[in-house]
Amino acid sequence: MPRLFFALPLHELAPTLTEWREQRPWPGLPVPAANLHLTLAFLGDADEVTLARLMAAAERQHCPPLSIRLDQTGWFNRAKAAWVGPREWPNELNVLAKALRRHGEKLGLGNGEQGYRPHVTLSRKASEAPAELPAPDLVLQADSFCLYQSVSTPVGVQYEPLACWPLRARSKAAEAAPSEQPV
Ligand code: 2AM
Repeated sequence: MPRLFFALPLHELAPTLTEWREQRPWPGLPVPAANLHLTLAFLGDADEVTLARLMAAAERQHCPPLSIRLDQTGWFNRAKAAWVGPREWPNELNVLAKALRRHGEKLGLGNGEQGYRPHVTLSRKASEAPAELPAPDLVLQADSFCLYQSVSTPVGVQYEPLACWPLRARSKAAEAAPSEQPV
């Protein structure tokens, strides 16, 4: 069964972030550039039927393109993850993350967590927070979101996109029509 999560891909920002991390002291085991992403909703293991339903729900999801400034560093003590993320972010990001989490919950997926703190994990097994550093000041221009599966390989976990959907605002005509998918 694939282990799934929704996330924003970082595209060309990923190597920029790893370069930024390599140029300063940073705790823990670095996450490879190819694995960097901004998680929207963690789903966990799903069978093929559930996966197909999830994709159909994602297909109907609307969200405008997002501009997210990564200007803060942080650390999750429990997960031992050191990250960069936004100090402030557009409410549309909360709405999208919540809607995707709900799609998962309706299919019996997710971990029950309700809070959402957008971040990009730069290292794992970090036993301390990043030292007081000037945070990067990079902007993630997100124009799509993807459903990923985690795959265990001999060289470590890899995150493979199964499908991606464009971020685009609802058209005026669609706004006027009754919504099938309230969030
Ligand atoms: P992270 O962004 O904080 O690292 C794939 O494993 C992604 O799903 C990771 O990026 C991780 O978040 C997130 N994830 C993994 N296990 C999770 C869990 N039990 N609860 C919430 N998110 C999880």
